[in-house]
Amino acid sequence: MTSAPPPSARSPLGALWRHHRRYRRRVVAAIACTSVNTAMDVAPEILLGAAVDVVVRGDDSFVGSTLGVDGRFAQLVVIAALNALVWILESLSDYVASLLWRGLAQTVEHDLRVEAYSTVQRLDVAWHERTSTGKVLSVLSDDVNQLERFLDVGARTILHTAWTVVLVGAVFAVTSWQLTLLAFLPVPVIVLGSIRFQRRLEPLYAAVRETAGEVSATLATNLGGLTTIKAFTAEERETARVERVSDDYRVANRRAIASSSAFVPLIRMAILAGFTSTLLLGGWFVFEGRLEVGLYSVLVFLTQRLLWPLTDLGQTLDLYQRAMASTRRIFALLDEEPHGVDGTRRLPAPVRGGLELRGVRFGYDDGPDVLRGVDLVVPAGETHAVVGSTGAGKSSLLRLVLRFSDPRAGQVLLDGVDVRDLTWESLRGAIGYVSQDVFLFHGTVRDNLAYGRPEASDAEVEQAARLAEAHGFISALPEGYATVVGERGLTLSGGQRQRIALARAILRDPALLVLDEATSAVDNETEAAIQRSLAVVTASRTALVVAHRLSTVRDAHRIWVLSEGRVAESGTHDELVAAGGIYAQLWAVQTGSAVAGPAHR
Ligand code: TTP
Ligand code: MG
Repeated sequence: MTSAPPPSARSPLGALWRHHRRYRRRVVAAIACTSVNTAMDVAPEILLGAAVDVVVRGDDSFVGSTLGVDGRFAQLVVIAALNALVWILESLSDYVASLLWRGLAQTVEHDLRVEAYSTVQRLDVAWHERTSTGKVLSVLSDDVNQLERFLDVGARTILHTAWTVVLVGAVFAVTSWQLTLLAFLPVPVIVLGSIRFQRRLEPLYAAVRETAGEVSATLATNLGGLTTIKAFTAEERETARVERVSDDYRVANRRAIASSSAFVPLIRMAILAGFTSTLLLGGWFVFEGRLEVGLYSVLVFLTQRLLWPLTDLGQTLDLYQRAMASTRRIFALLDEEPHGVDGTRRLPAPVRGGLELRGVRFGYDDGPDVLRGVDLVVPAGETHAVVGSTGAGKSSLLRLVLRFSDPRAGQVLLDGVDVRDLTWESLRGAIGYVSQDVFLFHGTVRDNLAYGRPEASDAEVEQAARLAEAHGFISALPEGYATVVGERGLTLSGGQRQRIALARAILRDPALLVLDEATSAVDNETEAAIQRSLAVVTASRTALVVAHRLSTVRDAHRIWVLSEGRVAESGTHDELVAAGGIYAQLWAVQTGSAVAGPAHR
């Protein structure tokens, strides 16, 4: 998809055509089928006229004189046979055209959805934090569907109408130029009218899609926060909010519909004018003997055939405008480029997980610096801890290691290589990460455990679960490792989720373990057990651990204390306690010796 040319914002249809090069043959086949179908659609009217001609003129008729068929009845039989053939061809081409267009619509829909999803997935974490899930969802589902609807019926209808105009025009042109002029009088009016309406409708439909995205965003947020809404009895307020955005959507739609509906009466008036003139002037020509009765019937029928589909033009153009507004949004999404692109280098084997931060300065978006020059070294094989008050930037620091963001200045090095030079696979493949808020996928416990290594054996999965102190509670679940958890599944407690996340990271067998408050939600006893397991796990690898509960990091080779975006102190637990700085104070608070004032003694 990176090779796709940037679509021009002016013509989403052109962008679509360029983007789906590989379906051009199918598009051409579909267009050909629709063209044949249109021709077969117009033919019965001509045959009908020929039949009238036979009845009126007998052997002088068109069929009699040109095809040389004798006898009125024989002539009618020929016409009937031709008519039957036309009907069969009409049905057949209609069937094939329908298959082709629908197939195309489904395929394009599928391709765009998958492509848009994979684009969204490639975009950096910062983009996702800025963009609401609901809005992305509305593009991935609503907008893609809207386009499918247009390709399914709209494209066909437009083509059919255009061809009808051309074919009927040809018949008229060879018959009488005066009549051609009159019958086609409404066409320029309709075409110019359509173009003007298109211009007017464009921003209206852009607004419709925008408000639809807003509705989607609000719904997604509210459904995600339903327990909070209930806990604060904010139901009425939230219903009002949904009502507000939904009403905006309705109003935007109403404006668009009002404009597009005004188009239909205009077209009908123009059509009436064309129809009336053909009827009257054509009849006058027949009275004067300048036009055959048969041909007159053909023209009257054809005017009907020509102008009637145009009444639906309003609806079709409506569908078109909606689809184009959606296509713009889809391509705008496809055009998004991730800020941090991955490098090309791979870590030299064996990967050891040695980490170094050099003068790292970092902040979010346009916000102030969160980290203001952090220097930190974790030699390969050691376990280090980062501590500091809440909001000090500990999680941010870990996110830089995984390269969810890039620093504003300075470098993050893994085994001596700048992480920006590494491929995602090499960088993130070397790391086992447990984030502060654990996410479990909808699936079995086993699926969740083996997420980073789907090919792991049952024994390996169980081993990792044991190390994370998770095997016990998993075995007690209704279906053990096969229990379905996550959304629409069994809900696990915070501590249970953390242990699954920890096992998931351990199972990956990474060179570097990065744990962000990985055991904050488990009880002291379980934590002590996990601590013992982790000592085994981290003996052969590097680890960087963030923890509030200092007892968990006591045994770390080195503890880094973050304060005001800098490393304020660092050393072993004993050194830091002896130094009597920030860490010593925190330790005193946690062990109880500092809060106990005289009154408590
Ligand atoms: P964190 O790095 O999340 O702070 P922390 O991990 O040290 O805190 P805690 O112990 O509570 O987990 O955030 C540091 C600052 O960065 C904080 O002021 C909030 C800000 N921030 C953003 O502006 N945008 C973000 O997406 C995040 C994650 C943090
Ligand atoms: Mg944090």
